[in-house]
Amino acid sequence: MKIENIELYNLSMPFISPFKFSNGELLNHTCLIVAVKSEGLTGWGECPVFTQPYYTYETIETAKHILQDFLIPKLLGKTINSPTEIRDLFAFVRGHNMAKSALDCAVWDVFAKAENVSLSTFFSQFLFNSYDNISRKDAKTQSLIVDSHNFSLSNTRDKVKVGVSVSLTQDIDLLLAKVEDFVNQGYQRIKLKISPDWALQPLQAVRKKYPDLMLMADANSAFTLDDLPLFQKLDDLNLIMIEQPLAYDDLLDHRYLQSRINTPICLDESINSVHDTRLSIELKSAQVINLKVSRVGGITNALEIHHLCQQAGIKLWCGGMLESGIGRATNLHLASLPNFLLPADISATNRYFREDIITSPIELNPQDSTINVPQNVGIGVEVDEKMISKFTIK
Ligand code: OSB
Ligand code: MG
Repeated sequence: MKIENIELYNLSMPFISPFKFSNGELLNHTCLIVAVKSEGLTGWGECPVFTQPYYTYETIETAKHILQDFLIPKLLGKTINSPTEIRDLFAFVRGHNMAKSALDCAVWDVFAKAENVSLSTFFSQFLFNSYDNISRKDAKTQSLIVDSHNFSLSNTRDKVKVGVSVSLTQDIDLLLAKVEDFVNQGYQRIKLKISPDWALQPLQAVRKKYPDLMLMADANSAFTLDDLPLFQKLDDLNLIMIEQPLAYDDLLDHRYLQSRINTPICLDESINSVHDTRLSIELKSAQVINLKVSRVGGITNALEIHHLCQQAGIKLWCGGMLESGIGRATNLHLASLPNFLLPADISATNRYFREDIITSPIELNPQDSTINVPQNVGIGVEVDEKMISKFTIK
């Protein structure tokens, strides 16, 4: 497909309430949205980056710079035969995964639309020859694969188990009220953001009120190995995991901590590439990985990490970056893959937004804490261009 035109929008969408985590507080969802046009079709992708380098080193301004001055010029006018080519096309830029991911996701979307299938269905047309070699099936290899291998990109599910991420809260009563509200809405897994002054007590309080709830904590790198006694106490709370307790770029201290506690460690910020994934598997730094397509630079890397973890017995779940409906829909397709074995941080649109940039909101199925994977072509949701204009600041 020839990439004929690319549009780039800088959006700011107000949250219903501020989102607070150990490194900052967000009042709006700032993001870049890209529209990639080819053969009368439009593919959409989201770069869910913050205005400050609170989560990765990228910011709205760095992502704009990398997109406008390097990635878009490289892609515009090119003829692409498979969306897996995008990763190699962008390899000349080191890092800047969120900027890359927006275009990568948009190209995957436009290809799935050209095939007239949903993104989730489209994944089953790809296979791995080895850990770093993904390719499109042709008629010949397809029959070979069906005969001899059980490749991981088929067997997608049509609804995804989800949970909700609860931001840092001022006091225990307020926290318990928030958690009760989410549980009443039907969310069966609750993740508490924690920090050095907000960890043991809040987790104990929620566990006391909900002895059987799927409960977990996300520290966003707020602790060090000096906090080992705290993590040993958390072992009593039957948490499903602790996410990114130690430094954002560490694999070694996490290995040490995991060898001394029973609660599974999950890595988020430390996993930015296929290579990081291989290292964490070899080092036994974690039992679980939170996979975010934006953090790893796009869908091709995400599929490869999925494949590696499936072979190594590392459980995945799909993380979130407070995305608009576009990124949220992309995440649902990713989370439909078979090694996403724990509930995703993909909550319903109304968890974060009163108004969104897709025509119908993403909703929770309250009876089983799931969200349906959109069935229409590509990312499967219709983008509301009027709402894009409304929230565009540049
Ligand atoms: O660490 O997973 C995280 C939000 C912003 C930045 C980092 C994180 C998060 C979340 C919220 O936990 C996930 C979501 O609901 O999108
Ligand atoms: Mg996290």
